[in-house]
Amino acid sequence: MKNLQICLSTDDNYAKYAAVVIKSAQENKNRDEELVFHILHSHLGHDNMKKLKQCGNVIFHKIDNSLFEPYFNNGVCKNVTIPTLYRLMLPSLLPEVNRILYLDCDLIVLDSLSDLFNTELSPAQYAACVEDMGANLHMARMGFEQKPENFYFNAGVCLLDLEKMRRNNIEKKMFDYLKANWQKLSYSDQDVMNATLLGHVKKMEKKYNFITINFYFSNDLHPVIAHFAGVKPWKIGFYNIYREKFWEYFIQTPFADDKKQIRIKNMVHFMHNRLCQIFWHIKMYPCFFLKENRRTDLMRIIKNIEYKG
Ligand SMILES: [Mn+2]
Repeated sequence: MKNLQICLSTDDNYAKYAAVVIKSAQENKNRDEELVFHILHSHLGHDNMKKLKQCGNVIFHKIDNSLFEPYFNNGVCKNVTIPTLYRLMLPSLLPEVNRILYLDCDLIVLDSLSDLFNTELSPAQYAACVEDMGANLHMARMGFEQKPENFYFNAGVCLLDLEKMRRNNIEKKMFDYLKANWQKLSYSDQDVMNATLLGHVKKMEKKYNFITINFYFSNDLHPVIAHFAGVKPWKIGFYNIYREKFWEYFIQTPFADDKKQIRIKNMVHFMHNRLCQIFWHIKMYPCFFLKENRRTDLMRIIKNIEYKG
């Protein structure tokens, strides 16, 4: 039996989406794998904890939010809630765990996580991640040097070698960076992780963190993880097939107690998704006359207008 250690960070509002991550990962794991979910939270309600426990092997880690208050004076730290900073503390928070796969709560797992979890890291690498959308813009914004080993990653899916991070005091480096820069960060902890780990991250294939609106035309990619980094599937937005998948898994969680309501919601979403799809095709139609790389450029321009991160 192989143990895969996975980490999620959530509050009461996102508990039901955390359940979707757990449920989808359980459904798609190999038989000889045991998934252990470490859930970081500060005040999860009893009912939500009970429901999450029904989804899989879950361990809760309660975190004291006052640790982060110095960074949130006057609410200056923008685009971020405190739970997103929890993952910076993983090396000290889970001293018994040597390697962990951190997952956002706005994604679904569609295949076994074993290959990702067992990715080989070189002695210099602390993490394995996928390059983010608009990575070059992020590189420029952060002032990163253009070198082959440097890239800006999306931290929504992040394999971390906690043991190596502890050995090299990476957690302290992250918090030092946060202390010095928190007022000017656009993507909070993702920027902190990128800045601290720069040059020490293995670049993974896109299928491990497939940003759904980014790859509308690449349905043949068979993602291991589909990440709703732009518009969430529980909000009105663009069509993609993964939105339907999301509701398929949601309905299997203990949070879907009113099945009839879910079915109606599903139907509304389905109709809405189809409408979005039609409009999307009309909008994208000129792209089909272009060669692949020109089409990608145009997609990127449109996407940069619409993508909120
Ligand atoms: Mn996300």
